[in-house]
Amino acid sequence: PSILPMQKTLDSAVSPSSETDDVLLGSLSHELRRHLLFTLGRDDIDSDPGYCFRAAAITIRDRISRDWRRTRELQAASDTRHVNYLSLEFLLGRSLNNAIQNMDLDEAMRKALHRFGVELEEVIDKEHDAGLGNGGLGRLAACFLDSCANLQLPVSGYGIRYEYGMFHQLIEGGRQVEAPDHWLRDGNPWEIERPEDTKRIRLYGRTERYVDEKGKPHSRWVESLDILAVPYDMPIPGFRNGTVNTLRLWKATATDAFDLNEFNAGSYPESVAQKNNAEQISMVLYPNDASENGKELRLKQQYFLVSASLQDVLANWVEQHGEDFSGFGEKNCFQLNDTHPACAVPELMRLLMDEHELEWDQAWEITTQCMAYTNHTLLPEALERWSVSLFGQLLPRVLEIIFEINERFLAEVAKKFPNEPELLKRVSLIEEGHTPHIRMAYLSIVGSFSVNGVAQLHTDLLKTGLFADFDRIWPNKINNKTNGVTQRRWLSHCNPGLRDLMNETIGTRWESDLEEISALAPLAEDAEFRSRWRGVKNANKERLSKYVKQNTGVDFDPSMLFDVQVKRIHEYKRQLMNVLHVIHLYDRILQGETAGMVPRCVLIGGKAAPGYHLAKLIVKLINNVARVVNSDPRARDLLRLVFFPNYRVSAMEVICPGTELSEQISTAGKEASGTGNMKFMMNGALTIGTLDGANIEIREKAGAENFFLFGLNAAEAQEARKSYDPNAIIAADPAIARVMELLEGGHFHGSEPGVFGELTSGLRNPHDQWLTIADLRSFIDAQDRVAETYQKADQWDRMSILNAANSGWFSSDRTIQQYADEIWKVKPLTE
Ligand code: T68
Repeated sequence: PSILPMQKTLDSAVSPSSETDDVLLGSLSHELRRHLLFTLGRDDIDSDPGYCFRAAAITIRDRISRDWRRTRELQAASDTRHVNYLSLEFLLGRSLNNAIQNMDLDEAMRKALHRFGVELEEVIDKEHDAGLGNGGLGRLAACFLDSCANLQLPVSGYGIRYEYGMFHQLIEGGRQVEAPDHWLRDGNPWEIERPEDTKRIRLYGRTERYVDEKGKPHSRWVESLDILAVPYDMPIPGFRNGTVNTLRLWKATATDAFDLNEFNAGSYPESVAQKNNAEQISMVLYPNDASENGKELRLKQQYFLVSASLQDVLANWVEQHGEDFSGFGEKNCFQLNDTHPACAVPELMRLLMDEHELEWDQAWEITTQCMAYTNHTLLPEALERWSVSLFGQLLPRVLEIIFEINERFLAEVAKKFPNEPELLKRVSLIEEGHTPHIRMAYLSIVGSFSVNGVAQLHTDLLKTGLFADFDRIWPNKINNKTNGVTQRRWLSHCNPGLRDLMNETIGTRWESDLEEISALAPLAEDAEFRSRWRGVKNANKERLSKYVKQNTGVDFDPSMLFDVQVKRIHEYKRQLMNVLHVIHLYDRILQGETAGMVPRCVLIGGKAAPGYHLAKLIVKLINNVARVVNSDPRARDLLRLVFFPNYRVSAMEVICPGTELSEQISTAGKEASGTGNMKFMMNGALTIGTLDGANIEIREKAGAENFFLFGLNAAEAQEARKSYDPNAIIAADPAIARVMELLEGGHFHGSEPGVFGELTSGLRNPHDQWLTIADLRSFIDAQDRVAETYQKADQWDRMSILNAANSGWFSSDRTIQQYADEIWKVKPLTE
């Protein structure tokens, strides 16, 4: 009882409930000064923006912490279901601006910082991106956390506190070079370490059989090497609603920094090295976005995250309910972000049976009541499989449990579908062969009550293709949840010009309910509004053009069309086709065939996985073509190309608002959903795209007349592969033939003859999966329609407004509402 008055004092010190503007400004300034002087130990109040960033972040964190504690207490006291989003990646980017906006402290913080002689934007710019993800999957997790807090849902994120995030991309001689991203170098002002919740993780060792007092046989994990998982919590503030959810990130450490025995035996260095070994587990994010690599360290990371997080949730449960787990499955849900945390299925079984003495059947009922799995890809090379022998060495007890899950599952299938031995082979969790492998997707399906795809086409293809057998076994398990993005970061914060224009014309409700944005639609016919809309776009193009100049030295002229493709570099995303189009335009300029051409600036950005040779070669080609085109005075007024280095969340925040044409040109059937496509749409860019992933839904919502469609659809692409003859297509189309001639004739090879041979022979290969040449003519024609439309400025702006006006469906608030209603069955938690 004695701490209550104390807490009250604390609360009012941190955030007086109804501060007037002056009082607020006064206390923010005071808090900034205090943190500069005392927390950061500056001798003088100086205006170094780096220190101002840290002082501002701590000031905001202090103000968040009261709501944070209240949200924790509310969730602990409530009897409703709690959701845990398990993900190896959370691509948060920067947090300061997001927190300031969500706390509604924008104006006050701007003024307070003025008193220290710095601009808010300058300070915001000092924050290092938290790049704890590769791309779409990791950024989706971050958007989802934002939406859960906006909707006041009881959802926690669990991830890994990587010491090094996504690598920093440098370009040297046109080629990608990777440098480590030590994002924690200056400390992370947002995190709170919670050593009291440390968990012990077992690795290696072996299992042994034993018989308990009642004569029952069991298996147990012995002689394991243990490491510790220490949690660091990051606040996830809701939008002006008092809710602050938690993202808990685990760091790996050794059980004892110094092993006394070894120390005494004179192996001091070995005992210190032990610590290093343990800390390796959370050292670095794997930079592959679309292929599994089978490395043991990656499996350790996956198990480390899963075991620590499950133990955490179980410990909280035991604290409240003791060892009675009868309600556990109903009150908890684990959403698995792809198969990366799939070990959660056998690990929850292990913890319930080995640590909490439940029987198999009860443990299985609980597990399958609370696990749900999201699939993000159909690409076979991205489907995770772990070699049974590697898995068994690292996680012997977990492997035993997987074998038993498989036995029982196959017996159930055999009963339901007698006389179908081929079916049993196909759905087995173990892929037999020279080296047997565990199929992690199948393990996830068998252990979950829900399996979802991330766009309608993707889900349909899962049901009829990859997971067809499972759709037959459990007809209602596979469902669709089309992705979305948060309009707070991806419209409101990154595009303040458009935000202000919208707030003035349609009100502010769209910030927490994006369906309201449809009120823009009638304004597409209003000439004055269109001109203000155009004014905002032009200002954003100016900002982007400065940013491009700073980062590449190239001049982007804001009077030209800004044509952008930013995303991971992958053959299926077809950055190569984009370059072929640029070469085609360049060739037309050289031939003097410029009628109907519109001056354009093409920007391409993205990282290639360090081991993905062809993707890296595509980066090199983009840079080489850029050098030739940008230095040719004949092309200057009509065409510019840049490769934007080190593409990341904070770069997208500048690129997206300044983009006019969004390139979403993947081979149909290959891009599960896409989310960049949605960010561009919200910001009024028009899309040129194939019928792939969420593009289909974007086109439906925007209206076919407001979308530049080209290329084969998924079914046609599958059919075309049977008799694909790219060389015949090239020979029959003079413009395409000239593009290939320039490429193959060495026009872009610089001082490295033949350097692009693998790319050109890939294009000409009848087995080219990505069908680039098949779609190129249709792409060029669609680009001509783009140019034609762009010349009718009014028409373009109308289409731009209609795209934004119809983007309501693509808010992650809508996506999360569907997860909450249809999978999680959770409701908002408010006071
Ligand atoms: C992306 N997947 C999909 N994977 O490609 C994209 N993979 O279509 C979709 O919109 C997005 O997920 C969100 O659903 C990825 O980003 C990875 O990053 C990844 C990382 C590690 C291993 C495999």
